[in-house]
Amino acid sequence: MSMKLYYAPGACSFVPHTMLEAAEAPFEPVWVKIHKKENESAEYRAINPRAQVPVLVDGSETITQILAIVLWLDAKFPRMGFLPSQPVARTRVLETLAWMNNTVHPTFTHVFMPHKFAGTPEAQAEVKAFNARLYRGMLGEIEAMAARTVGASQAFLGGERFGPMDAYALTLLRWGGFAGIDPTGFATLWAHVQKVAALPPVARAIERERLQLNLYQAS
Ligand SMILES: N[C@@H](CCC(=O)N[C@@H](CS)C(=O)NCC(=O)O)C(=O)O
Repeated sequence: MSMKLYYAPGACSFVPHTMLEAAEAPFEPVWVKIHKKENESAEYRAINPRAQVPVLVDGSETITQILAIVLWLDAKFPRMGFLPSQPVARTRVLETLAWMNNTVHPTFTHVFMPHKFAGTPEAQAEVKAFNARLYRGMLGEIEAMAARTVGASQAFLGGERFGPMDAYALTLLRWGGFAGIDPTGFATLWAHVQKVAALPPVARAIERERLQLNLYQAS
């Protein structure tokens, strides 16, 4: 049975988008126009009451939350080795994915949508600047992971196979451009992200979403 991925260009839905492309799975990509608030419509809330992307529909199952979707796709396509099978390595990847999703990602949300967290323009500017600093530090942590990967002569962040951590790292570094952070300042991570972006399935997702990798504009 074919799947449906509800996504928005450049959003965190890029993670499952690349996994579906990598698995060469038949799926229907459904663009949710967040800038037009389509995600807040009654029709979309009937699919995801939290009004967010991604949503994966697989037959009768509607799955939200990146971690749950990642686990679903890993179980569905074991030949892809999206997550390591060895218990310690698998736990370490899930540990990092959870941190990316529950800490790094919401920190960026404070930079991108400060109006969701503070009322006045002054308070919003403070929220934005404060979280942009935190975000830079977190990208530094991901840069250190990329450096350890290179040091261990390992191809990808989670091991020898492309996986969700690589796609999430690409997304998070790309978002840095919106936060006034030059991705090339994280040389090892930037090199890794460019390598990942050149993989044919990732390149297909980038093309469908029409993404520019480096969004940084010097002020
Ligand atoms: N924890 C959620 C985060 C999802 C999320 O933050 N999605 C963003 C795009 S990256 C979204 O849909 N934002 C729309 C909004 O909040 O209005 C997950 O893992 O799926």
